[in-house]
Amino acid sequence: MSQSQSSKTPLLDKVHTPQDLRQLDASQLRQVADELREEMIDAVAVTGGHLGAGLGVVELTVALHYVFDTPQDRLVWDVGHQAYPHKIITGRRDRIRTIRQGGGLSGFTKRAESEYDPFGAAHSSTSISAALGMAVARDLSGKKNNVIAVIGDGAMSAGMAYEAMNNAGSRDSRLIVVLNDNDMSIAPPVGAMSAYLSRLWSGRTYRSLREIGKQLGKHLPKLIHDRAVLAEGYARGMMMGGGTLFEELGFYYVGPIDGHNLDHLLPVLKNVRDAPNGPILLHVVTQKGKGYPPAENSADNRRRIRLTSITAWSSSTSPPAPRPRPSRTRRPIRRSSAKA
Ligand SMILES: Cc1ncc(C[n+]2csc(CCOP(=O)(O)OP(=O)(O)O)c2C)c(N)n1
Repeated sequence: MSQSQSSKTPLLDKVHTPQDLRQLDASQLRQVADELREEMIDAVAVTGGHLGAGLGVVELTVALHYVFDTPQDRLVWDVGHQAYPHKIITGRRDRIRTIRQGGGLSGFTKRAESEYDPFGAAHSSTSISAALGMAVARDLSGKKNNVIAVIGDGAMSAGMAYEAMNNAGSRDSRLIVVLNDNDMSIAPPVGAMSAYLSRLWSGRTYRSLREIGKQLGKHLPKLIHDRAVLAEGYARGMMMGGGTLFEELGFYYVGPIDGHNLDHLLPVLKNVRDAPNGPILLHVVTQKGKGYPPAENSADNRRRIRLTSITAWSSSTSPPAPRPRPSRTRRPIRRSSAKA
């Protein structure tokens, strides 16, 4: 039996960089994502570290690198703790089992480590302002590349994110913010922002592609700040139960969509990529810890994991019984039209 036949990750074995990924047919990406998830669990079993956040963005990572021309297009992960899958498909798979070890890969994104890491963080809530700076620099130098910030709902509740959105919204700069909403921060989130996001994706009902098509409208009208367009945006926000907070800040709001469904992620990301104006906020809903039952069911989605717990699970045939999910901190949905 050849090595590739015996490998548990035959397709991922061919993906050393996003350029390799982009050679694949879109229909193969589901398999890439599944193998990437397996590889991540396997790697964290060796090193320990952040598990839940990365598992939740496996499909998003694959879709972003497939649709965007990284590293020319700048992809900024907020905090960077969810970037393990990103590291695996950006030339660092051979060192992924050194993550967080002395002399090994950083547990966060790091500029010195890779051209695919345009920003190094570890602090939360900095990605939008970093990405905005890159977008402004791009515009000043007459370049055309895309800039994408991926920020979690937990990080989105911090002041620095709003300062950045406030600035971005006052410009016509093409900036894409992906809000990765997994209803989880370090622990279950509390507060008005959490309740607000809950209303936007009430009952985990995602927008269909048709609805997203309508949201994107006539390929995003030229003058997004045009009064008529804004008026339409407000109307849509009222009718569809959301979007207005981000729209008030000057963003074009798209979503929410299922962040694990590649058939939805790919066309929507392509549309967002090709939109002539910005800034755009794409709201994706994901599950932290996706694909690893103990992480899916724990109160903090196994934000960080100790070696013993994951190796015990990996080597057992039946996973440990899930912990009961904590009661939701989000306020009940009051608006009945939120789902439409
Ligand atoms: C300035 C700062 N405050 C707090 C933290 C601790 N911290 C680490 S990750 C995180 C947020 C995690 O939640 P979220 O943004 O929803 O991302 P997820 O892990 O769910 O993908 C926070 C607050 C930090 N890294 N930096």
